[in-house]
Amino acid sequence: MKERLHQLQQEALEKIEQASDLKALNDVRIAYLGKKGPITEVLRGMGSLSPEERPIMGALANEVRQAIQTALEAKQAKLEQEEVEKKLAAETIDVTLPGRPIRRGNPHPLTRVIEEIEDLFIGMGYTIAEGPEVEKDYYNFEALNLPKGHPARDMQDSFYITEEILLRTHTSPVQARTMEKHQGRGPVKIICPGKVYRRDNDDATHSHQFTQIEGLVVDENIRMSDLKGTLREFARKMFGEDRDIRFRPSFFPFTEPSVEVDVSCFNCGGHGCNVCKGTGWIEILGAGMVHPNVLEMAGFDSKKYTGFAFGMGPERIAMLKYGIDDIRHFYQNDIRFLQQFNRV
Ligand code: 2NM
Repeated sequence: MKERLHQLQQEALEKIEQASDLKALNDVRIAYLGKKGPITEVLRGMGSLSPEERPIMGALANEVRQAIQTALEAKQAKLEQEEVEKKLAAETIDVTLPGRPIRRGNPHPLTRVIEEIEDLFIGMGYTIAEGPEVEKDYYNFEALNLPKGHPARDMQDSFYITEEILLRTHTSPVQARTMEKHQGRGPVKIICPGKVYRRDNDDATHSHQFTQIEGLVVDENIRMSDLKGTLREFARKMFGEDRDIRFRPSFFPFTEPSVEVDVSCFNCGGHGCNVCKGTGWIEILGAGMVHPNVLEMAGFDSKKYTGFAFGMGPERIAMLKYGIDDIRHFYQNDIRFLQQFNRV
């Protein structure tokens, strides 16, 4: 019996040594240490031994079991380690390989013009204000000196959602809201960029949705000369340092007096060409001194405070600047059009 146990131990250790993977090792474990294994089998024969021999044989059987168990554990650790090393070797990546290039997009030409205009006014101390595109009739019209029944707020021209709510037709309601927040105290110095909506049939020069940038300054002693100096600076930064501007009288309900603003032609320098249609001047803005009614409705004392405001269409500016002949190009997303404005 003693020999049989030693022989089993010898056999098991050899098989453990030979096991080349964890599966084979587990098979050895089951074969030698399992309930139906040979050691259990040998112990069943203990009945034929003398009482003195039994504990000795029992202890030996346990030693053999322990030896096999220890060998199994050692081999298991070794195989697991080998497996990890194999996996690491197989999954090695070459970090020196050059990466695949990522195709970079470009800002939309309209976005570029809007950001250029924003930066220009930020440089003059303005902050950017934004507001809802779905707007109350009050802020879109009423607060801008366009009471109900005013000819300039024709229902036909606006997208109404309810009687009191519409898609804003200009960004001026943002300015009305901002003035109101100031609770009658200046200064206000903002530009408001954003999308606006008008019921129009789309063609080369009209779009039912387009963008606007409006500016507003309200403080004590704001004069028309401040407006003119500001817009001249803007025109020179935008169209060239040699540019000049001129004011022509106009009318807007929210400003008094109101003006149309022309810039001298950046194509011919003012001599007359096809871009300026022979006049030497190109219209780029509407502007004026904020109407006292607008100031008062927003909570400002119009005897103490005055202000100027202006508005422009980034589409028109971009079309002039880049010689684009159809406003619909901005919204059709033809990649051939857009790629002409890619960064170099
Ligand atoms: C324009 C032309 C003239 C304007 C006026 C205001 C406000 F809210 F202050 F009254 N915002 N924008 C304005 C004035 C806009 O766009 C052609």
